[in-house]
Amino acid sequence: MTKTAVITGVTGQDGAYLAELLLSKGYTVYGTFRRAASVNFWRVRELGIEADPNFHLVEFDLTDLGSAIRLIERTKPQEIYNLAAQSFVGVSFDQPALTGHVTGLGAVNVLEAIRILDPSIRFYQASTSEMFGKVQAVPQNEETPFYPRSPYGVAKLYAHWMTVNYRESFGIYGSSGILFNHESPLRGKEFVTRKITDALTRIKLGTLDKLALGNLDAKRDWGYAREYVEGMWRILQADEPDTFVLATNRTVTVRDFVNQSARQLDIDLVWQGEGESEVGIERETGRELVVIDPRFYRPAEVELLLGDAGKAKEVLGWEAKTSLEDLCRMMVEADLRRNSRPAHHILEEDG
Ligand code: NDP
Ligand code: GDR
Repeated sequence: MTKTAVITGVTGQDGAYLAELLLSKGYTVYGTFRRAASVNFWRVRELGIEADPNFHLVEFDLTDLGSAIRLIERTKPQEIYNLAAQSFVGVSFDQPALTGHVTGLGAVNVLEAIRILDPSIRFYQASTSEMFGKVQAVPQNEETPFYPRSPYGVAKLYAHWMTVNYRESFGIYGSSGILFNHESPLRGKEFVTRKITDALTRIKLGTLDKLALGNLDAKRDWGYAREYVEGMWRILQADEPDTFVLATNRTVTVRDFVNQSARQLDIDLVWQGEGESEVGIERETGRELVVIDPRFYRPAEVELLLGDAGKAKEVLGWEAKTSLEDLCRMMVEADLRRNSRPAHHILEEDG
């Protein structure tokens, strides 16, 4: 029997890759999008899945319980992957209540709809390493105490515990993937990796002067999104619902990511100065290419993330394989291609 899955947030990075994966496994996929003046389907289009006969787009808003109920009544899924969220940490400081409604309470709307209509549906919650925040141990695994440092992290922690609670209270198969940062050419440009690869390729092509960043010292465990959606699927195939960390077990600074991406473009950077005065200078020409703009600092920062995905390897047979160098190369090549095209071809992309 073919399976049916719902993916909330299919217009986002992970939603698009997960839809591609599930379709390749023979699933019927209902991907949700939000009603807006203009909806942007560039990611599913770029993956070539928009026209797949087993792929259906459904309108849905996470903040509306009725919307969640109608979604399940209409699609009758066996699996729901809850990827929709206000997912930008920086924005969550300016819109904390909205972030709480969407990213926190939104998950409960889906859980409630499952509880009311069909408790046999398997539910995946997109939890995050941001829940570790001010880290209490290095590396972080499923046992590490949480200490979120942003309204986003706090909202995700609420959704995470509600998933555990529905598992324990109502016997619902609710699993949670605590995923560390994962990137790709489909990453939104507001996130630092794609901001870097987009800007450096424009600098290389001569259409941008400088890249302005915030905290260069933050360390992240960056993996490749396509591998992480495979992990999400494996999490929902396990015999028992559970919580799993997915990570690469390597960590580098934002500055390192800039250096790696610059190298892909044959730009050799040297760093001078400290704090707000730090600059990244092209060795060959002496041009200032990277500067600090304190507007990109966060009121509270997560300084270091490094994940231990040992449990996922042991139980699910999942592990991250893509090197950081290959990830940077993929992202730089895609942005070089996009930014080399005439302007009217890139209008559809984000940002
Ligand atoms: P994106 O920001 O790319 O995608 C988020 C999706 O949520 C978009 O499709 C967006 O729709 C949708 N959305 C936002 N608000 C609502 C709402 N009120 N109702 C319905 N849909 C809504 O995120 P990613 O793909 O990167 O991440 C997927 C999930 O995993 C998110 O929950 C994120 O917080 C979490 N996560 C991500 C990690 C990462 O490194 N990428 C790591 C750990 C967790 P629209 O296009 O209309 O804005
Ligand atoms: P993050 O990702 O907050 O980890 O959340 P982001 O790429 O936004 O920031 C990573 C680190 O880079 C620093 N930084 C900057 N960040 C942005 N966006 N823009 C800048 O100019 C900049 N300069 C420095 C940040 O301070 C931070 O330390 C992502 C999201 O996908 C979440 O939804 C997800 O849960 C986590 O990853 C895991």
